[in-house]
Amino acid sequence: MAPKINLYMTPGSCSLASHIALHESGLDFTITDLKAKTGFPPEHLHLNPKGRVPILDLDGELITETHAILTVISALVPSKNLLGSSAIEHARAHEWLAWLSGTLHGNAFACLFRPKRFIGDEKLYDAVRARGREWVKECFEFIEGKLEGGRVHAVGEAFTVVDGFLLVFYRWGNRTQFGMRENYPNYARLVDGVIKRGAVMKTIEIEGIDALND
Ligand SMILES: N[C@@H](CCC(=O)N[C@@H](CS)C(=O)NCC(=O)O)C(=O)O
Repeated sequence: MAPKINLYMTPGSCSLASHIALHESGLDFTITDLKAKTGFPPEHLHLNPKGRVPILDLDGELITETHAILTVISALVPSKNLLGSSAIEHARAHEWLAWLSGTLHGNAFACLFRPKRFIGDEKLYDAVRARGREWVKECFEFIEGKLEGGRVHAVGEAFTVVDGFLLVFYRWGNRTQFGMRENYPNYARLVDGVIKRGAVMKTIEIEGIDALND
């Protein structure tokens, strides 16, 4: 029997990666916008006590953390190779997902967007934000280097959920004026391919967001 799936999300947030993965999977699913853009609404904490989207309801099992959600979606449709098509590619995909969630999102962008998480003294927020900007830049430079040689996918030679997750941060880079296309041409080449995919175009349209936020 087909699984019953609902994705709790917020347009343009990191949940975009899970939403893209669901469309790429071809599985039937529904979405619920939790409107967490300016903070996770406390009335929904029973869904995720950590107070974050995305949350995937898979047959009544509530799964949190983008990395875990992308992994389980990929496991539901093994023939799509959404985490790559060999043991090494799977390892590379997990390597990317752990770093994107933990370092780029959880540390660098979090310093920029949510300095309060790192320091109690409001007077020091700007210093934390400034360090966040530097850190995001370092991460974008790292991504740029990984995509040298004309690469159009992060892992192997085909689309994986990592490519969809990379689109999230490219959009945020545009939103925060990192000059993505001028400064990171390899990264721009990858996302230009990602946004032309049917599943991605559909996701962008449903979320009602601009593809690259530029
Ligand atoms: N480690 C989590 C982080 C999720 C996360 O930070 N989600 C943001 C949206 S991008 C959120 O829900 N923010 C609400 C808040 O911080 O109150 C993951 O990778 O899924």
